[in-house]
Amino acid sequence: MLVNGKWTEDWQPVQATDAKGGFVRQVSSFRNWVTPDGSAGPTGESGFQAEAGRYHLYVALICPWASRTLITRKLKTLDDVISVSVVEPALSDQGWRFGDFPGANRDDLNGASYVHEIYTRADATFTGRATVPVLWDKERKTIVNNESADIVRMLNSGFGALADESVDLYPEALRNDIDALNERIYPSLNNGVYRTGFATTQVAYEEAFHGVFAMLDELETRLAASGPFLTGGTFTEADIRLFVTLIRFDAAYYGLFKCNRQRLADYPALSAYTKRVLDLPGVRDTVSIDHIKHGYYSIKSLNPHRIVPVGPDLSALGL
Ligand SMILES: N[C@@H](CCC(=O)N[C@@H](CS)C(=O)NCC(=O)O)C(=O)O
Repeated sequence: MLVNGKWTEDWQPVQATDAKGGFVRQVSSFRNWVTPDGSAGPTGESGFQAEAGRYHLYVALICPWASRTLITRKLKTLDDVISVSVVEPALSDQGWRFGDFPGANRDDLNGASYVHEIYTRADATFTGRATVPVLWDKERKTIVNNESADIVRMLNSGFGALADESVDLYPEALRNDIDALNERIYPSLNNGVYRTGFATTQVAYEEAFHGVFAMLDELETRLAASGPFLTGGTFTEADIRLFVTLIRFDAAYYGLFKCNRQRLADYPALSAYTKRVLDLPGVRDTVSIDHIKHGYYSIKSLNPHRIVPVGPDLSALGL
């Protein structure tokens, strides 16, 4: 991680644990918002007006949080408005690295070798983990925001007519439902799989494991009873947040994170739902099973020899 702007130690997946040995994720620190007129958003300062070509996303295709933002960019048809760089899937000793892995890019914008350099370019004394996604402002040469939940919302409504305004991923009438779903799905499932995989005690592992499957069971019943999406007929950001975890489940979480009570493929309604989301225009372009497998299985503390599994067979999803 970075301490006072200096890279300090080899990258480790777990920075903080709770009293029971459970994995604790760092809180994001750049919280400004792009808005149609440049006024301040719900947090942070003003001065980030929506403009075509001004903003850039740094992402990893292995990362579910970064993938949320990539999917939103696609669905809002912001491809020509916001440029993207994809890091290599394997975490290096200095965290995310730019390079030549198929599907990854060099950093043509800032000429950085590692994502942590983007952070110190924005704040020379930054302390914390250099996470993706990062929304970068080419004009002010700084990070606008590094919290995917915020970035999804600003891509949804901060770019006005530069985006497809007929798509609303956070419609007013569904906000309570979406917020309630997010609040439960994030701890038990999105972050729950990480808490399962990175637990350092049996108690923390089992608690997280049961939370993951209780939520999957509940969502299976919900989607079998009423769909096609989480809130019914409208596809929303809650679906994006669920999808990014489901699509990684059999390839990474089932094996590496020991979430192995059953596979996504063993849940008929959740599998059909995953395929439905994958088939929305542009979504498939944001998914690389190759990056997902190489990325997760590169985590040395969980897989010391870094062998990448050949399976699973994901042909039912067309992957
Ligand atoms: N709160 C952040 C979390 C992002 C996050 O944890 N990203 C992970 C990848 S999945 C990361 O970059 N980890 C690198 C590190 O922790 O050093 C968000 O949702 O945007």
